[in-house]
Parts: sequence; structure tokens; C-alpha cells
Amino acid sequence: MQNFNFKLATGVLAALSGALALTSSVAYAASEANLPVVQQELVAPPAMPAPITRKTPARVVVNLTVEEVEKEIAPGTKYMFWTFGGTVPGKMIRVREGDTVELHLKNLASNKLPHNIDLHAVTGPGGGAAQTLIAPGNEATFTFKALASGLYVYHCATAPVGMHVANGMYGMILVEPKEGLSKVDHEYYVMQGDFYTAGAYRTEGLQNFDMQKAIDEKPTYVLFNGADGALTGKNVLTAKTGEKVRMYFGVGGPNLTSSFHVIGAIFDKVYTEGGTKYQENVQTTMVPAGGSTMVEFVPKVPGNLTIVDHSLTRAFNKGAVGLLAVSGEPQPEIYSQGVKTPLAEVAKVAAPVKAAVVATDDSGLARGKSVYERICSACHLPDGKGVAGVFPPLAGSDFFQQRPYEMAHIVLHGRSGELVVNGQHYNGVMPAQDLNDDDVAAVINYINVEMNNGKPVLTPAQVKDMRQIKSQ
Ligand code: HEC
Ligand SMILES: [Cu+2]
Repeated sequence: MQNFNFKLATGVLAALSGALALTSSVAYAASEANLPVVQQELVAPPAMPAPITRKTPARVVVNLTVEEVEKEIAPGTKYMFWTFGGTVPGKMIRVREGDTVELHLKNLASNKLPHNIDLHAVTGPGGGAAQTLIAPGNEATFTFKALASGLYVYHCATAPVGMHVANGMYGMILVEPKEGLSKVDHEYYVMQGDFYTAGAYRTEGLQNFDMQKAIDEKPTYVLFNGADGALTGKNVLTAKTGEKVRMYFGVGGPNLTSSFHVIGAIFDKVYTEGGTKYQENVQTTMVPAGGSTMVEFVPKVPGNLTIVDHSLTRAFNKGAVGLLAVSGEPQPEIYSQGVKTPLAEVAKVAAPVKAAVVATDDSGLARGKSVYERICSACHLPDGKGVAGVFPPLAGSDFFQQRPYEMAHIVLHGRSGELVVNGQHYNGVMPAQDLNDDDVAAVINYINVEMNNGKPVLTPAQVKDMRQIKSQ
């Protein structure tokens, strides 16, 4: 009964939207008939379609297909995403201010639900929602003029709208100003979204949508580009020092506002709210649900820059983390390695012991100590005791002691997900460390000898072999 009504309603709406599409294309036909026709290039995020070099308006034909697809939301956890073009976020549309956009929206016959699209770049009621509302097995065509430059969110606006958006139905359309955008070395497309699954964070298997969690605005996942790990591991973004990076960042929501931040970078320019004016030298910018920003910066020192929502439990406990891996020569005058020394009164007691360790060192322990202090101590703390529930201990760690040799995998490839150390649960992200074979062997040996009463277990040659294996 319910099913019957639903089918009837969408049928009527599809017919209605067909009629509307016809009227609008007729209205445009007279004034826009002579425009050259350009086919929109569609690429998967974080890639962007190529910058526009045209100096005159065109009629840009966009073919977007709604696909309901089951994909990994986290390693081992699946989710039924509803998408524009098979990806979350949906494919980026890139046009020039003054262009006429001819949008074709297909709803695959194999889909289960009606969908449509509301583009914030449209001037007019509903942003195209009524014209494009179609049941599975239909195509809608809607034409609009991109009057104002800026970066705009688009999303599905079919009831229940919050649910369609929560399932991944959002993307962006960039309307370049007439004069174009300045040239940069890298353009990346990243969107944040909040996801509401029946099971807890990283519960394995196919997860259902939880409407009550969505209404309560208590997401299970807060993600960049639709998956826990979409911008980490083998998917990290990359740049070289001195290269200019522009990120097109949006928030699909449906609910959360992002405190968008890149740890270790200062944005040279932030095009606030995706508009035409920019603010300079910004640390964190606020991006509302259904809003966007363009940020530009030039990484100056090598290393991993971590992309987060600075509402930090979202980053550490719900997945909102990405990495921009920067390669290049160290710049000690901008960013030094630093020096750490014990306080005077501690030094008096500890100094002779420390000297002894270095003096008797013949297996890279001094080197391991220096790597540890420089890198690992920031999270696992100088004494290796960690922070309960956040950074697991390396000193006296049962996890480490079980297979000290295997720990090199964690340093080489990073680690995330459920972990139990000395009975305490952890669920964080340790980024892969950019260290050479000598340093990895040395730091593992140092931790095993100095913090776990063990013996040296690794040689640089073994680390070299382990690099090839992507286990753990
Ligand atoms: C940015 C913070 C950070 C840095 C820097 C870091 N780790 Fe970790 N590390 C973590 C987190 C978080 C986990 C837990 C990951 C999880 O939950 O899966 C972890 C887990 C581990 C584990 C397994 C758990 C245990 O306690 O035995 C080892 C081993 C480890 N790290 C070694 C290192 C070494 C060696 C370095 C330095 C080369 C290092 N880490 C640098 C955050 C960090
Ligand atoms: Cu939809």
C-alpha cells in the first residue's frame, strides 16, 4: 500500500519535472543558441577537472549519474552509499562565470529510490531540485546560468533530505571567475561529511543507517572523502616544498560544521565561505554544513601535514584525518629539530646513567634514542608511557613485547584501528613515519632494549625487506 503510493507520487513528480525541463530549455534556446558546447570532464576526488582556459562563455554539458553503491566506509566495514557519479563526494563540476550549464541527471534503473540535485550555484527556487526529481530508470535535464563565481555545494534534496545527504549525496561545483584562477602546482578536492551507522565506529561488516543518531546529530564517523582512510596510507595527498597547493574544501554534512585545519601549515589565503574575498594567514577556518572554502598555502618544510577537523575527537576517534606528505630538503632555519635536555636538578642524577648508555652503545642505541626523542616521544611521551586511551605505551607494552620485530611494520606503514595494550583499548591513527632503514631498526632496538628489557631484534637489511610487505 505504502509502496504503491510512493511509486505514484514519484511518477507524477517525474512527469512534472520533465515538463519543467522542456520549458526552461526552450526559454534559453533563443539567447544561448550560439554558445560552443563543452563536455564536462568528470574525475574522482581528490582530483579536480582541469582549470578553465576559455575566455568566452560556453554551454557546459554535465552528465551525472546517481549510483547507489556498497563500499568500504572503514577497513572491513561496509556501507550502502548513495552517490553522484559513484564517489563521495560527488564528481566536481567546473565551469566559468557566465557559462550555461546543461545538467543531465540519470537515476539508474537498478537504484531503489528517487533522487534529485539542488546546486547552490543556481539562482532560482530549489536550485534545480524540482526539475531533477526522478524515480529510478529516468533522466532529467535542467539548464541554468552560473551567474556568480565561487565554490558551491550541491546535494540531493529528496525527502528525507538529511538521510540522502548522510548517505553521501553531495559534491561541489566550482564557478571560476571570468579572469580565471591563479596557477597553482596542486589542486585537491576534499569534502567532509558526518555518517550515522547502527554499529559503533569500525564495527565490521555491512552497517545500516541510523536515523535516530542523525536526528540527535551524534555521528559514528566524521570523514573526509567518504571513507576512513580516503586520505591516509596509500591515498595521501602529496606536494614538494615550495609548491603552491590549493584545496577546495566543502562540508556536505548533513549536520556538523568543520573547524578545518592543516597541522603544520598556515593558510596564505582562505577564500572564506567559498566566495570571492580572501583572508590571509589563517590557522583554522570554519566551514558550515552546505558550505565551502578554498585555501592556498605553500608547504615550506618536508614531513607529513595532517588535515583535520580541529574539533579533535572527530579527528582522533571518528576518522576525520588526512595527510599531505611533503617532500624536500630540511629547512632548519624555518623548522629546527630542537634540543631536549633534562631540568637541572634531574640532570644531576640522571646524567651519569645516560652517558653510560651512549658509551656502551654498539647496536645503534644512541641513534635509536635520538630518533625516539625527535619523533616518537611527541605522542608516546619521552618516557614511553603514552597517554591512557589515546597514545599506547611503548615502555612495558605487552603488545610490543609479543612481536617486537613486527613493530617495524607499524613505523613503516602506520597503524589505525582497534588495539589493546596492557588491557587498555586504543583506537587512533599513527601516521606512517618517513624514516630510513637504519633509523627504523635503531628505534625499534632502542625501545626493545631500553623500555622492554629486551635485546636488539632488527637490522637495517631486515627493515629494507619489510618495506616491501604491506601487512599489519
Ligand atoms: C602522531 C602521534 C604518533 C607518533 C609521532 C608515533 N606514534 Fe606510534 N602510535 C600512535 C597511535 C595513536 C598508536 C595507536 C594506533 C592504533 O590505535 O591503531 C600508535 C601505536 C604504536 C605502536 C603499537 C602499540 C604499542 O604500544 O606497542 C608502536 C610499536 C608504535 N606506535 C611505535 C612508534 C614509534 C617507534 C614511533 C616513532 C618512530 C611512533 N610510534 C610515533 C601515535 C604515534
Ligand atoms: Cu538522493
